[in-house]
Amino acid sequence: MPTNLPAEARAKWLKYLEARTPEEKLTALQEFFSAIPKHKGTENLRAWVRRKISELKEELEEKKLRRSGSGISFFIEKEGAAQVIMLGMTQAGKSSLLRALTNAKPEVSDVPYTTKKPVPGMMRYEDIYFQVVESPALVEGSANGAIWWGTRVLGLARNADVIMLVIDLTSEPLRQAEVLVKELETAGICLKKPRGRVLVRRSKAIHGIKIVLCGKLLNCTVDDVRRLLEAGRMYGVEVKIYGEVTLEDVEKAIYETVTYKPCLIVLNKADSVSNKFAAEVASRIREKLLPDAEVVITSVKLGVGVNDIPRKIFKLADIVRVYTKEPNSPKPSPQPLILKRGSTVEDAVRKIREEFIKYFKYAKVWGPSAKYPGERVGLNHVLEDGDVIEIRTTVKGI
Ligand SMILES: Nc1nc2c(ncn2[C@@H]2O[C@H](COP(=O)(O)OP(=O)(O)OP(=O)(O)O)[C@@H](O)[C@H]2O)c(=O)[nH]1
Ligand SMILES: [Mg+2]
Repeated sequence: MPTNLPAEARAKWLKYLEARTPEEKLTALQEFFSAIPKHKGTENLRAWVRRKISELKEELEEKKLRRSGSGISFFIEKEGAAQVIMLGMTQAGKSSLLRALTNAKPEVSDVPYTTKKPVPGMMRYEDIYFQVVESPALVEGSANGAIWWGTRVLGLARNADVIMLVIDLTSEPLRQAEVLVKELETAGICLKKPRGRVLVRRSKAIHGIKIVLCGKLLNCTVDDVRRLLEAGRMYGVEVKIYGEVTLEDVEKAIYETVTYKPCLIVLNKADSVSNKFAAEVASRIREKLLPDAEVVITSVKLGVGVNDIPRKIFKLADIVRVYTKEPNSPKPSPQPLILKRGSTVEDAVRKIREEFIKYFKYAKVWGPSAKYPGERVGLNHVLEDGDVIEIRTTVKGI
């Protein structure tokens, strides 16, 4: 929240923070929007408010549709280890790819715009599943209402964990990539890996403002970050800073102006172009658009490249699998806990059951993060993919 807002706008902002239902939030936000002065310094904030207003309108519209049981719902409940949203122009081969990767059976056809609503399917990777959702095709101008479903598809993308851009190599592939990246950018979704990361967590359990600096602040101090939060009356908030971060990055994270999503680019229909052309498209995308892009070249028709996708998604999802074991039991549970990379024993315990943390004594770890099998560790120990943990508590039987 820029500190230089007039008192009237600040009062309206507080009303928004106090609003509970989506209806109340929408009214409060609309009032707040009209009270923000228009100048360069409030650009980010106005963009955020505008987007939030349209998200709230869509949320209310969705609710109405679900209640009446009519119309097309774009709401897809998350399942599995992470949600991947497939985006692309029409005819890129999204439905064909979804059929190849998952149990879903969407219609494949050479009629443009065959898929008219989001279709979910489950994709297996070793012992876990990812949810992959095909979305109706995008066009240039989707973020600005060129098609009625454009902002809804982009809303799905905002909520997803990983984005998969499916591009047809036979039809101006670079242009498709450019349009898709631009539409996402307009919707506040950035695919370029930022230098740092700001994680914002809101919870009643947090007293006041908590700032955890795991990286470096480039142009400000921890006190500046605190003042920024105080100015927006943001309490019950934890802000964690990783990598290199500016005050503007913190502001963007707080107001969700821009959100970063890891992205896999699938260049499809490789059977219809030369290998050289496909490789050139991949390198042009990296040069011109996304320097660190993860790219896979596929032909769904011939079944080439498709098998590489689950592993790449696993890498991009940035998660680890941790297996829990009962004390004295020889075998860990077959189903792993799914945690964000960098998670600690504390995160694992809280995920199993929040109140376990009160009774925690120590944990024993086997696997990649353990110095030796069965190492005894505390709550701050960072877990790695494939670890097995045994949690010891002060109370018997839990
Ligand atoms: N040559 C070739 N054709 C493909 C490949 N993958 C899909 N197709 C064809 O491309 C056409 C469109 O495929 P879909 O999977 O329906 O494409 P979509 O992206 O879901 O399209 P919409 O839902 O209509 O936007 C179909 O005729 C497919 O058979 C491929 O790897 N190579
Ligand atoms: Mg389709």
